[in-house]
Amino acid sequence: MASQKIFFFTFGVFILITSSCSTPKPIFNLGEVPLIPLPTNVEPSDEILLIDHIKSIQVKTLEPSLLRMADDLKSFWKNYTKNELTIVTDGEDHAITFEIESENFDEVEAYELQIESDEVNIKAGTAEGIYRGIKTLEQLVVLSHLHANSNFLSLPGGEIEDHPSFEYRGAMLDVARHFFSVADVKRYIDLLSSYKINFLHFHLSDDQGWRIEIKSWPKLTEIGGQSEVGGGTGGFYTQEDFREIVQYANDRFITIVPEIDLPGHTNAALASYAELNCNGKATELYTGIEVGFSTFCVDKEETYEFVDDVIREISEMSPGPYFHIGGDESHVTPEEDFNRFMDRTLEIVKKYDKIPMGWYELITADIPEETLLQYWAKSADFSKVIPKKSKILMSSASYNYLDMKYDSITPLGLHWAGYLPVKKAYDWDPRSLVPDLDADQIIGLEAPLWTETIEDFDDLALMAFPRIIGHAEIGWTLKKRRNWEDYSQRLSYHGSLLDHLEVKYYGAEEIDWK
Ligand code: TNX
Repeated sequence: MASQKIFFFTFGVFILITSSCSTPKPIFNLGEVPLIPLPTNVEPSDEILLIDHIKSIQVKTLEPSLLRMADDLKSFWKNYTKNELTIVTDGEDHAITFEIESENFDEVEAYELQIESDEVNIKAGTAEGIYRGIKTLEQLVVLSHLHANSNFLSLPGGEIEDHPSFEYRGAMLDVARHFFSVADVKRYIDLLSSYKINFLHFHLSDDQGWRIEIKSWPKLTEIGGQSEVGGGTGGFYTQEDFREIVQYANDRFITIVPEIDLPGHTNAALASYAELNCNGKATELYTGIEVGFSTFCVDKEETYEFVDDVIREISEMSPGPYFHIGGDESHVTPEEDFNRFMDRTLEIVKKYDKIPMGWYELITADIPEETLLQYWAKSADFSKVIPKKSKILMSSASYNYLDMKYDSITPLGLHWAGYLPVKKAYDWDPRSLVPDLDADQIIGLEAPLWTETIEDFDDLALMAFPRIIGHAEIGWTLKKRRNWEDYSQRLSYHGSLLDHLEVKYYGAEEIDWK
């Protein structure tokens, strides 16, 4: 009798120990994972997925882009779980499965992510949707890995259904005031894509530098590419570099928007070619930070030959729909000249099959209906003069500008549009910021990083993070799902994620960093 009791007791303890060992609790419930952007709908279940149960990635729809994503996820998985997955195309249990079901999804970027006890399914109507779903899964894995004290063994079960609020969720990088290497740009692209940003606008020319090789006008980079703010040596992208960046972004479902700022902000071009100046004399290279002093000569035919060649060569390398022609702060171009210049330039953009995009000052010209206008500053007459059919991209200096200081002691940045603390950058709505615009005119938002005071990747990161993470959420998550208290809680888990990637960020005091 006594030995029987001992047997049952020992057996019971054995079962207790083995069952608690075989189902380690995930660190987060699926409904409480601090995901950014917050998904549209999350249904947690009681199931738990043991990381070691996943053996493969199954690509059900045979598309090259899905196979590439499988390859990338395989490296990611190895990195964070130590497990080596195989990539298969059919008939596999214990897999992370990618499947395109175009009939079940209306939106390009919508996806579903299901986590069960022995499998993960990502479904979408397009490869892009699958990609957004993979980014959610990866964030769940990274956050679990970093916050489970190196005891990361399981993921919470349940289902996520998700789609974006805005179709355009962008960042802009000014590579003209200071140049950034291909490697820096790729690193930024990786970070942006992990928060589901889908456009990177490249400010490729300004008074202080010309950054893109134009084969028909080589002195642009031989001369105009060699300066930057503060007197550094500048730099430029060869066409091969540029194509490499475009491809890298494309593989991460980020569209590159090239910008050549015209007809002002053009000193680097005017210093490279004497014939572009009205007086036929080349200007000096400029390394200061004033704006609004340069202009192209709008009555010279050479000017339009130049604009045509530049837009043609860059458009040939840019698969995205937009070509940005600047148009801001052309203070020394009389309005009538500005409009005449822009009317011809808009024709050229059309000739090369691109949708024109420009800073809002473009509205004085005869803009085609499809022109995408970028709002950046308060202007009393903005909503009155804006054509009712035009699409607007919100890049308000007071809410979106990543070069604005966080507060009075931020060492980098400017503050002409005020300080931009983390809460202010998050707590607003692009559809209602400018009164009188129709909500459906607003295509999305974009966070520019002007680089007058930003010299390297650490500077860039310090100004962009964490504010751009908030912009990513404004762009993706429906307004009714967003509030500062909940967001700031979730954000507090992302500092360790950035630390882990060795990305600098501003450790705002209002966040209780975990
Ligand atoms: C305004 S906003 C500019 C840029 C400067 C920036 C500095 C706009 C379209 N133009 O040329 O770099 O302010 O914050």
